[in-house]
Amino acid sequence: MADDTILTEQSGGVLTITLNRPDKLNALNDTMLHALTDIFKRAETDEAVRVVVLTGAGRGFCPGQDLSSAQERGADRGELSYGEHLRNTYNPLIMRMHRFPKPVIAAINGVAAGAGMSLALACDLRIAVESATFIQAFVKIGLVPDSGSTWILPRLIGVTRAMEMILTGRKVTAQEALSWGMIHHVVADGELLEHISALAAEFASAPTVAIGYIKRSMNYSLTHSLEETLASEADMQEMAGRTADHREGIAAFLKKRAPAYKGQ
Ligand code: T3D
Repeated sequence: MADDTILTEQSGGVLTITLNRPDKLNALNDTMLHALTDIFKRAETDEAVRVVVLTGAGRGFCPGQDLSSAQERGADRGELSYGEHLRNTYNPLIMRMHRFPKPVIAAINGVAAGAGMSLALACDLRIAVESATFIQAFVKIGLVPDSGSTWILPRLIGVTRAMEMILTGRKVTAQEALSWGMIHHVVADGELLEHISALAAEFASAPTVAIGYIKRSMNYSLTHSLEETLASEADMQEMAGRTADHREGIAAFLKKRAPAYKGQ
């Protein structure tokens, strides 16, 4: 990696990715965006990786795009092509995360704003500390939500709440986000690591291939009819039923012992 703005640590099936610009709350620049996309790309086929944890260093999760370079990039002259930038950076990253065939857990250690909130939304599970906040900050700087926020957020919390967050840019607390179903758990500040380690360890010994099919099925159902989804489920079940982990699951059930899944 060219610099240390993205850290990775691999341990026992768990790949932890840490956004590491704590003095800027981990605001994203192009180096980080390309590195993240590359890490997810490689982890897709790396059998040693069975779950990914995405978190931030310091007191922030991520406040989105680094705005400090916007003017030199031409925003003050109306010359900055955000569309092109999104198409080349955030969009491929979000699609890669969305299609990633293993669980991705957002360990939200602080504020998640703008595209930083979109990153959290693109994960499968979101665990936040009590002091974390969520801000659809785009409108505050005269922009529109990007990186999938308009697609994922209303699906998680409904159009009414999503519209309010997006139109006002209001700060939403972790407890409020939990009550809306936007995140899965809130843990005390200081207990995030312990909680995430336990959750990630569960996934590191889960039937990983089946989990990939589960994610595909869930994503497919969001944009297809019941009839199409039933057909897709049958296809996914056919494939899951041919995995070594399924055979292990059946054998373990019949012998009344815990399964030892290898992620195959
Ligand atoms: O380029 C494209 O393709 C378009 C894509 C756009 C995607 C986007 O994400 S647009 C939305 C970008 N995000 C924002 O507008 C949020 C900006 N940040 C904030 O509103 C606040 O920082 C927070 C509410 C997130 C946190 O507030 P607070 O009071 O806890 O912290 P702070 O003091 O504002 O921030 C601490 C430092 O982080 C500070 O630096 P300094 O002054 O100590 O040197 C601040 O400037 C820096 N920082 C925070 N967010 C960003 C940032 N620096 C650059 N870019 C940021 N987004």
